[in-house]
Amino acid sequence: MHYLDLSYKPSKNDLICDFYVKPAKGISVKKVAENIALESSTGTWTELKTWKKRIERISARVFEIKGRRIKIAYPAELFEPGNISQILSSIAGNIFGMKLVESLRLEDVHIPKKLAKSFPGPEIGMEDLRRIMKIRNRPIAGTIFKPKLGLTPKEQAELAYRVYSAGIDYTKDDENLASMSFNKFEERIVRMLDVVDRIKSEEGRTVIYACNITAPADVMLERAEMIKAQGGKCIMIDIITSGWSALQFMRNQKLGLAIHAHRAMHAAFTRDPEHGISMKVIAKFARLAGVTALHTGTAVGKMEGSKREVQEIDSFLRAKWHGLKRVFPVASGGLHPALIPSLVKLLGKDIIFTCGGGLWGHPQGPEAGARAIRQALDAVMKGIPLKTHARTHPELHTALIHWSRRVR
Ligand code: CAP
Ligand code: MG
Repeated sequence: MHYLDLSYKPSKNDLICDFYVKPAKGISVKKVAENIALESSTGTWTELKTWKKRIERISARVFEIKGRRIKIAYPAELFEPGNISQILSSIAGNIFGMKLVESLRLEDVHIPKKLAKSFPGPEIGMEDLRRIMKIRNRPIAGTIFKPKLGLTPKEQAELAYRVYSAGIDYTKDDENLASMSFNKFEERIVRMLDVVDRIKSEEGRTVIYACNITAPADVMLERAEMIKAQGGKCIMIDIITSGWSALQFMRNQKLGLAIHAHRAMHAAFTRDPEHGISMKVIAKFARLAGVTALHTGTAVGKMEGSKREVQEIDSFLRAKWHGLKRVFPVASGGLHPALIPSLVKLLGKDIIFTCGGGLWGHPQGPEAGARAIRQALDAVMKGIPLKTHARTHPELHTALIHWSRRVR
């Protein structure tokens, strides 16, 4: 059968997938591998009377099997340039549900240059965002408004002013805030961008507000246009729940807005080490689609994701890749001042980090929470141990005592 060819040498235009597969009882890895290749490219469960010899040439080929790790090459003809949904319907579609597999994980995808070039990548990349914010040599210090739902636009804007004034660079909505009865998008965006302007006029700093516009694509476009019309610089999209098509649609509008990509729901398929799709694969498609910043994990906070995995994904987002702009990794989840040294040590300074509970839970309130974060970051950037810095910085001192007692 032509789907299995261990002597095949992939061509430079082939897309290659690395899978981990656990066959169903009594089935060999070889047989499963072959079936993955056929189902994800041109075949089905039986021979076809409609088959044409020429279709063999564009079929996927298993070219390597090492234990349960297999590699499959997909000829370029199998894919529509610039169409992430189509690519994923092939390489990450039906195969996960086949009875022949007990579990299956798409670990990595190697995208050939020609296909990568059919995507725009970020309109606003990591360096562009740094330029807009005029912050060069340190991580961007951010927060997520908490409580995650329930604040009114007026309350949110007042809190924003207080924490920006106390040194926060970047604020964002939470992933499940859109436009609800207690916090309508239209009012929120007006009030929040007024605060951003106020900080600019008072301090000359360009701070960012990543407003969650997640909604059906037509509504997202209306919201993004309103943000642009009012001078906003950034939109936030929950890229998994919104879908790849919606993300591509928004990027392709060329609105000149940074896209903060939240990944809520990713763990439903990235978390099981034996089944699903790795976060690295998600990161690759998010970069192709054109996000500016992507949540990738913290390694030290409340969400799953090993150090090695987060480091590998962050390195990918910041590395050269087919000429596409770089993407800012976002570290978020359970972060607070005491974790900032290990966070920066592990992930480097090219990150946006956001502390939600780790700011709004500070015993002395929002300003102190914001200051403690900046004090911790300043200490790290100057190479001063947090405990030493805390002696002269009371907000940091309180934060260290408060959160050192917390069990994560
Ligand atoms: C963090 C957060 C983020 C998650 C996302 C939350 O809040 O706002 O959405 O961390 O996870 O709702 O939990 P805290 P990830 O700072 O209060 O934990 O970046 O891993 O996708
Ligand atoms: Mg959140």
